[in-house]
Amino acid sequence: MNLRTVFAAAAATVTLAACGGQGGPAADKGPISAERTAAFKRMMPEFAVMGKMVKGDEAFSQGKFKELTAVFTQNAKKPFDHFQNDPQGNGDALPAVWAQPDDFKRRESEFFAAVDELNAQSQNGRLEGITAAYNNVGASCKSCHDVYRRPK
Ligand code: ASC
Repeated sequence: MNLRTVFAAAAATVTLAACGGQGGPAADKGPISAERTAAFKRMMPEFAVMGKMVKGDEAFSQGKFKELTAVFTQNAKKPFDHFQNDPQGNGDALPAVWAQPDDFKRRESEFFAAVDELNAQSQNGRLEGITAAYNNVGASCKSCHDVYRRPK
């Protein structure tokens, strides 16, 4: 064992102790998992700006909101092309994703429906409907994370 290996082993032990919880230590991230993470990151900027608008931190503009939802509706579906069990490591995806495919698929469909509804609400431009639809998308994110993502 060279010095580098010793340091790596020590770091792994610290990580293991720090994480604990339901998900255990941070898993390796194979290429499928890395693609999925990148796709989730890509969908976030538009969602964050929409969040500012519905919360009143940024002026609401229907024109801008419609552009944001158009991009978001495309991007929000892409991470789901990358939910295959990755032999090189699943990152933050818990084993329940592969163990409960029917439930996972049902939640995916619910999320897509919530995203489509947000897009539909942005077309008519009523902030009340948009806000409800936006919050519904956030709730859908969270409900899946609660079951299928390593606790943060
Ligand atoms: C976000 C984000 C999530 C969801 C979730 C909603 O902005 O990164 O994972 O919203 O927190 O409750």
